Amino acid sequence: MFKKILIANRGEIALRVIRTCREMGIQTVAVYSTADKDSLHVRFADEAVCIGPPQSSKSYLNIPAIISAAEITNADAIHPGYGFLSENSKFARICKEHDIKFIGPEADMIDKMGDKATAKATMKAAGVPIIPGSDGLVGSVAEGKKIANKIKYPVILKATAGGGGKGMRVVWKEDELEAAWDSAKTESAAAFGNDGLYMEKFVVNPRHIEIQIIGDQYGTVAHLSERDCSIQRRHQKLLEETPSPFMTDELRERMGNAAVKAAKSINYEGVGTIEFLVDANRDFYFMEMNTRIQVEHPITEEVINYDLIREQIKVAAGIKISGKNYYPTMHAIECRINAEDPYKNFMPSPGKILELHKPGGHGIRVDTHVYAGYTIPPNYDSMIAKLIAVAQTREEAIAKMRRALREFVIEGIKTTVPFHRQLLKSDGFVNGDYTTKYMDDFELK
Ligand code: MV4
Repeated sequence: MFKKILIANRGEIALRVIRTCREMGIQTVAVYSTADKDSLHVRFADEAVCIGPPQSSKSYLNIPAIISAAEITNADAIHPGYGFLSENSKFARICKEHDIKFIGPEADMIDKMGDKATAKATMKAAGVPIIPGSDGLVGSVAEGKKIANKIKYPVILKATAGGGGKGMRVVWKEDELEAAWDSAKTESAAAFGNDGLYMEKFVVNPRHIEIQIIGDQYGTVAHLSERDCSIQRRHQKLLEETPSPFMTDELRERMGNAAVKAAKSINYEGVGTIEFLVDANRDFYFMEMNTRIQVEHPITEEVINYDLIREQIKVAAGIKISGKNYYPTMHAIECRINAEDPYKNFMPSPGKILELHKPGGHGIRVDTHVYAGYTIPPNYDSMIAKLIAVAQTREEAIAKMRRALREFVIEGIKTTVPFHRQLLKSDGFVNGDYTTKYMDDFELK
């Protein structure tokens, strides 16, 4: 087992990893920017190293500074968390060159799944259902028109280097294709330095349901069931739950098997998530694979009683998994609490937290790095807490979440707490009848 892990991240996920390391008897090293010198991850870790100024590019994305910190402190592994360097293959490669275990899959795997057209071709070869579309990249507008005429409009152009909505355009009819092509290419080139586009049939009104998987270094893979992430706004997830209200035992079996088959076919090592689009007929299609631990991992942990960070560290250290799949016996919901003003288009609202009362009690978990008197820096993601409710049934989990949202007091900044209070009362949510379009028509009162 590792003796000392450096956590190349900040905020709640850095704390989350440090806590499990403590339980496992593993020493921890925090890295921090000057904006984060008063952060809890710095205080909870055994050691802490300042790696640069507030801008992410000069601190949490500063590979030489992070590698130096690991060398100086003698860390034998690096946990990248999510975001930042978690899916950066160059970083994974440099860790390996320095004999430091990157807690995640091999660099080549990150590359293969990071290029969406390659990932899709890989999944198709493995027999996982994919959305009809181009075979790899589309070479020209003319070729795009040919493919679109075959698969029929509406179609969607996607950036192969993308994910999360950037460089994506829906095209409803042929005379819109050229303009969509040009703007998607320009946007992708600017955002990713890669303007490759592929095309798919556009699935109207899908659900976003993802399967958590874990693979060890010996080819064994298991799935840990699903999370429904359909409640999103501008490709930012706001709430996740498991089981999905749309799930059936039969669909879970089909999706779980497909996810395991996919991960096995590529010899996947580590925790990962296979994202699927699910249509109204419960047909599902591979969308993307995430090769990191995700923000929403706690809801899975709560319904299967399983520490995903612990298991992630164990497989990275070469420990075998049993290979058994896990099925939810409880219901969990996560609300992302962001320092944003939901009444002003979710505009970021950094600043000092003057007063804080975190909810608690039976079935409530709050993963956060903030405290009363803490100042949220304007430089990073606006998520300041994850509020997780777990209960025997969906109804009870909703009741618990509503109770916890009433208790939550955060003063000094605007947060998404009032938004969640309303979301959890809305008919579509309460009835479990929602898709990725749900937020488009949601009116905040
Ligand atoms: C789609 C789609 C419909 N049809 N692909 C959005 C982010 C990126 N990961 C893929 N996305 C979508 N791809 C086809 N062929 C609809 C979306 C989509 C979406 C997906 C998941 C969650 C929220 C979404 C919101 C809008 C569009």
